[in-house]
Amino acid sequence: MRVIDSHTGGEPTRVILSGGPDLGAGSLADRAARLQAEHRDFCASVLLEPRGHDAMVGALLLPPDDPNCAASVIYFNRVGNLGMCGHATIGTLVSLCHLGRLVPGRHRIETPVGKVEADLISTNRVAVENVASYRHAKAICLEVPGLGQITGDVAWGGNWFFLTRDCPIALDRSNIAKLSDAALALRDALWAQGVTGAEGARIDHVEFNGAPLSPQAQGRNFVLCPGGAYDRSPCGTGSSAKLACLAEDGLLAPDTVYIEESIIGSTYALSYQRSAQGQVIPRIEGEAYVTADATLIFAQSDPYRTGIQA
Ligand code: PYC
Repeated sequence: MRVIDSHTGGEPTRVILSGGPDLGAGSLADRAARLQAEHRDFCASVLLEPRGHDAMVGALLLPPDDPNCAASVIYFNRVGNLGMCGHATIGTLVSLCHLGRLVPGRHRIETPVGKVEADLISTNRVAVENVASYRHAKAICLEVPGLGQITGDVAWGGNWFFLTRDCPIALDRSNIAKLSDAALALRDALWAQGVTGAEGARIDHVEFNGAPLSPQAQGRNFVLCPGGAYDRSPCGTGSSAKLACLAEDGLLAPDTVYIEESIIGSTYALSYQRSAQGQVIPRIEGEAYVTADATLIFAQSDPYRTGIQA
C-alpha cells in the first residue's frame, strides 16, 4: 500500500494513494459510511501500531466525482471517520504537491460533509476554506466529576465540538496528560447528560481555550480527538467551530486574522467571511511537511497485520 506521511503543525496525516478497499458506488458520504462499517481492519492496519500510532489520521484518496475537484478524500482516525479534517486537508495538498500532482493555486476537494476549497500557497503552505460553521448551543453548563462546573458552547466546524472559553488547567505542554484526562471526563459528562450537536449528533471533540503564550497569537487551545489522542495542531475543524463562536459573539470581524496556537505551540492563521446567506466560512492557513513516501507491507503471516487492536 503506497502512502505519503506528513505533519501539519505536528499533527500527522497518512495519505493512502493505492491499496485501499473497494467502496463500491454511491455518494462520497455513502462510501465513507461503508468504509466505517465494513473496513475497520483496513483502517486499523493503516493507523495503529506497529505501522502507525494513536494520533495518526488517515486520508483515503479517491478519484473525484466532480471533474472540477482535484480529489475526493475520506478522513478517518483509529475509532471511525471524521467528517472533515483541517490539518489532514493541508497535509493532503502538500503531499499531492510533493508528488507533482498539484501545483500552487486554488483547488477544490470533495469530503463526505461537502466540498472545500484550498489555496496551495507554496510547497508547504495551504489555506483551507472550510465548510460553513456555526454555533449550535451557547453557554451550556455541565457538572464534571473532578472538575466542577464547566461552561461551554456546542459548535460545528466539520465535526462536533464542545468549546470552553477558558480552561480549568493551565494550557501548557507539560499538562498534556492532565488536559487529556480532563477533556475525557468532560466528554463523558456531555454524553451522560445528553448534550448533543444538531439532530442528536454525538459530540466527539472537546476544545479547551485560553490565552496564548506568544505575543503574536490571539488564542491557544487544547483539542481532544475522538480516539483519545490530543491534536498537535490547533485543529482545523476546532478552529472553525471557534471562529463561528467568536463571530456570533461579535468578538471577531470578518477578514480579521486571528493567530491560534496549539498546545505544542504550532499555529494557524484563522479568519472568516460571511457567505451571501450570512454563514461563517472559515479560512485556516497552516504549514505541512512530508515525512515519508512509503510502501506499507502486510505479510499474510504477520500476527499484527491489522494493527494492535484493543
Ligand atoms: O484539523 O480538523 C482537524 C482535525 C480533526 C481531528 C484532528 N485534526
